[in-house]
Amino acid sequence: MHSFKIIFILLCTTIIFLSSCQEQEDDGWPPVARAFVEPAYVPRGQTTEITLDARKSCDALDYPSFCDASEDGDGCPSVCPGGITYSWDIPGKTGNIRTLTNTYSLINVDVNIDRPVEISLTVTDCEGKTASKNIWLGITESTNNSPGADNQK
Ligand SMILES: [Ca+2]
Repeated sequence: MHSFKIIFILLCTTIIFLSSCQEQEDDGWPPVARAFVEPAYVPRGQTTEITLDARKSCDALDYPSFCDASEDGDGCPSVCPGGITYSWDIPGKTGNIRTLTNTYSLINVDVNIDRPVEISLTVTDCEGKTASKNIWLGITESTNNSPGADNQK
C-alpha cells in the first residue's frame, strides 16, 4: 500500500506541474511552418541544385499582418516583434546555402543523395516558440537507367 501512496503523490505533482504550465499561454501561439521543394525529385548520386521555399511560414495567429500573402514576396521577415527565423536541416547538402531573400525563407542549395531524404524546416517566433515541417526529396535513377531514355533508341 505504501507504493500506491507514492504513486498517488507523484500523480498529483504531475497534474499540478502540467496545469501550471498551461497558465503560461499569454506569450502567444507557435508559428506556422510551411515548406516546399523544387524539384521534388533529383537524380540519384548527382549533385543537383534545389530550391527550398518557406515564404508561407509566419506567426499566423499572433502576427497575421507579417504573413506574406503575395506570390513572389520575401516571406515573413526575421524581425521582432512579429517575425520568425528559419532553420533548415538538409540531408545530403553539399556546399553552402545560398539565400535569395534577406532571411532564409527562400534558398538554393546543392544536394547529392542516393535515397529519398526528409528535409526539415523549423521556424521560431520572437517568443521562442517553434514549428517544424518535413518534406520529402525523392530520387530518380540516373538518365541512363530511366525508362524511355535508352529504350527509345
Ligand atoms: Ca507566436
